[in-house]
Amino acid sequence: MFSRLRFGRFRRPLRLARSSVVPSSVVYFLGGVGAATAYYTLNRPSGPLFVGSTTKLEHLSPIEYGSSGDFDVAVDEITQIVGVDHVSISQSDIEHHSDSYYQTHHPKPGQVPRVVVYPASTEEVSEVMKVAYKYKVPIVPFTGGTSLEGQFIASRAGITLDLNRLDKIVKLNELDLDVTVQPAVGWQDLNEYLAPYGLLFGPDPGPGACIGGMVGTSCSGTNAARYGTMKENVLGLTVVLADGTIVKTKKRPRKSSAGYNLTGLFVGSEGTLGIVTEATLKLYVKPEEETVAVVNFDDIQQATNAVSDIVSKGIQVNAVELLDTNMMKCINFVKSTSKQWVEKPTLLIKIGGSKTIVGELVKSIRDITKNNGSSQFQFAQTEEEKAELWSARRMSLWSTIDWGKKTISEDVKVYITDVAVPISRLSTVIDETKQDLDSNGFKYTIIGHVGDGNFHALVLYKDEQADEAKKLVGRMVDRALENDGTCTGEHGVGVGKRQYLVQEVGEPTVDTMRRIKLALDPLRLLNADKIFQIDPTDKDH
Ligand SMILES: Cc1cc2nc3c(=O)[nH]c(=O)nc-3n(C[C@H](O)[C@H](O)[C@H](O)COP(=O)(O)OP(=O)(O)OC[C@H]3O[C@@H](n4cnc5c(N)ncnc54)[C@H](O)[C@@H]3O)c2cc1C
Ligand SMILES: *[C@@H]1O[C@H](CO)[C@@H](O)[C@H](O)[C@H]1NC(C)=O
Ligand SMILES: CC(=O)N[C@H]1CO[C@H](CO)[C@@H](O)[C@@H]1O
Repeated sequence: MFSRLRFGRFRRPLRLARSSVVPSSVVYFLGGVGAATAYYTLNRPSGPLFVGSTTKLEHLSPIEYGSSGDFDVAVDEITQIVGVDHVSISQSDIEHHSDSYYQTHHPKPGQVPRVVVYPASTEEVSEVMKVAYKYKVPIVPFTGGTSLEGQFIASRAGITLDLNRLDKIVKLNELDLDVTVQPAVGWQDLNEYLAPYGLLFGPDPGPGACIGGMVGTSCSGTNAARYGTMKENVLGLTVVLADGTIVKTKKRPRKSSAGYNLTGLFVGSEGTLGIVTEATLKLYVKPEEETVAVVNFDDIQQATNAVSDIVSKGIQVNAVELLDTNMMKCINFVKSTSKQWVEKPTLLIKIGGSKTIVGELVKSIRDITKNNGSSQFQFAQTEEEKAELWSARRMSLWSTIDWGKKTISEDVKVYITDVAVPISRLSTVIDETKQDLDSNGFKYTIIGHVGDGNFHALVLYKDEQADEAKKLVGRMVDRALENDGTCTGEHGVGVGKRQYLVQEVGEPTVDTMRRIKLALDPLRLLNADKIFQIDPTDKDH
C-alpha cells in the first residue's frame, strides 16, 4: 500500500501512502535547512497522488502554505532580489491587482495580494520562484489585468508577480515573420512597432492586454477569423516553473515533431503551470488593401446564415463581427461614434488582400449577404470612418455599461458570456439565448466573432438579479454544450467557469489536467484555484 517515486531537482523521494497509519492530511515539510523538498503522505481512500494516471480532487489534502513568519522572510529575500523599490504594499497597488469592474467573478473579502512584486528579468523571476518554493508562498502572475473570469484574483492572499518591467521587444526576425518579446509587451504597442515594417500580429483582445496574459488565456479577438487565436500564434516560450527552473520550449522553427508540445501546454494555462518571461510569436504581412463593409439585416438569423454561407464557401474574410439591434442602439445612444447607425442586426466585415482580390471578395460577399436578405450593404467611406467603426466595436463593452448606467441604475453590473459553437448551430443558439434573455426581462447587447461561431451576450443586471443572471448564464452554457460547443471561446475559465469546464469535458479530463498541474507545481503555488479546484476544502462555486 506504499509506493516511492522520485521527483524534482533535489531527487528526494516523494513518499505516498494510503494506509491509515499516517496522519490524514498531506504533510509538507522542509527536508533539511532550506532544501525545498516536499514529502507527501496521503491516506485518502481512493489512492495517493501519483498512483494511476489522473488526480481526483478527493485524492488531495488541503493546501498548506508557509506560516506568516515564513511569508515575511520570503518577502525579505525577494526584496533582496528585485530591490526595495520593486516591492509594494501600497493600497492602490493592492487594489489594482485585486479586481476589475468588468470581471464576471469578483474576489471575496481577504482575497487580495499581500504584496506586489515587480521583477525585471527571467533570472529575477526564477530567483523569486526559488524563494517562493522554499517558503511555500502562493504566487499570481499578472500583466494587463484585463482578463474577465477572475483569472488574477489572489485567492490565497500571497504575492502577485506583476511582470510589467519585462516590456521589451527582444528581437524582430523580419525575414522569418516572427518576433520575440517579453510578457508585458501590449498587443497594441506591438502592432504599432510592426506597422513600419508592413507586418502585424493577429490576436486582438481587450485594450491593455499584454502577451503574458494573452498566452495565459489563449485569447483571440476580431482577427481570429483570419489569423487564428493565440494558440496558433505562439512559436515558443521561455517559462519559469514553480521551483524556479527556467525552460525554453522551442527554438523558432515553423514546424517541429521534437517531443511533447510544451508550448501548447502553457498556452491557455492561465498562470497555473509556469510564468512566461519570453514569447516568440508569428507575424503576418499586412494586407495591401483592407476595407470594412457594414451590412444590415432585418433579423439576426439572416445575418448568421450569411456568415455560415461565407465560411462554408471558403471565402476568406479578415474579420466578421455581429452586432445585434440592442448593440447598435446602444452605440447610437452613448454616441461612441460621430455617425448614427441603422438600428438593425449588423455585420461588420473586414475584407483584405491585394486590390484585385479585395474586389473579388467584395463581390462574392455582397451576393451572399443579398441572397440572405441583407437590407443594406455599405462601405466605411474613409480611413477615419473605418477606424471609428472598429473602435465602436472595440468600445462595445464600455458602451453597454454606459447604456446600463444611464437607463437602469448607476451601479448596474454586467455579465459577459463567451460561448462558442460550430458555425452551423450559431443562429439557433443566439436565437434561443435572446428569447431566454427577453422573456426574463434582462437588458443586454450581443456582439460576436461570428466567423468563429463565438459570441458574447453582455447581460446587464442589478445586484438583486445576480442569482437569476447566473442561472441564465448556466442555461446559455447548457445550450452551447448541447450544440457541441464550449463554455468559453476565448476568455478562459478562471474561477467563474470551473464547474462548466467539468460539464464540458468531463471529470477524467479535468483529473488529467489536475495531474499535470501537480506534476509541474507540486506545492500548488502558481495561481491556485484557477481553471479547476486543487483543494478539497475549496467549495466556492
Ligand atoms: C473591453 C475588453 C474587451 C475584451 N475583448 C476580448 C476579446 O475580444 N477577445 C479575448 O480573447 N479577450 C478579450 N478580453 C479579455 C482579455 O483582454 C484577455 O483575456 C487577455 O488575454 C488578458 O490579458 P492581460 O494581459 O490583461 O492578462 P491578465 O489579466 O493580467 O492575466 C490573465 C491570466 O494570465 C496569467 N498571466 C499573466 N501574465 C502571465 C505570464 N507572464 N505568465 C503566465 N501567466 C500569466 C494571469 O495569472 C491570469 O491567469 C477583453 C477584455 C476587456 C476588458
Ligand atoms: C505547439 O503549440 C503551439 C501553441 O499552441 C502551436 O502554435 C504549435 O503549432 C504547436 N506545434 C506543433 C508542432 O504542434
Ligand atoms: C437562408 C438563406 O437564404 N440562405 C441563402 C444565403 O445565400 C446563398 C447564396 O449565396 C444561398 O445559397 C442560401 O440559400
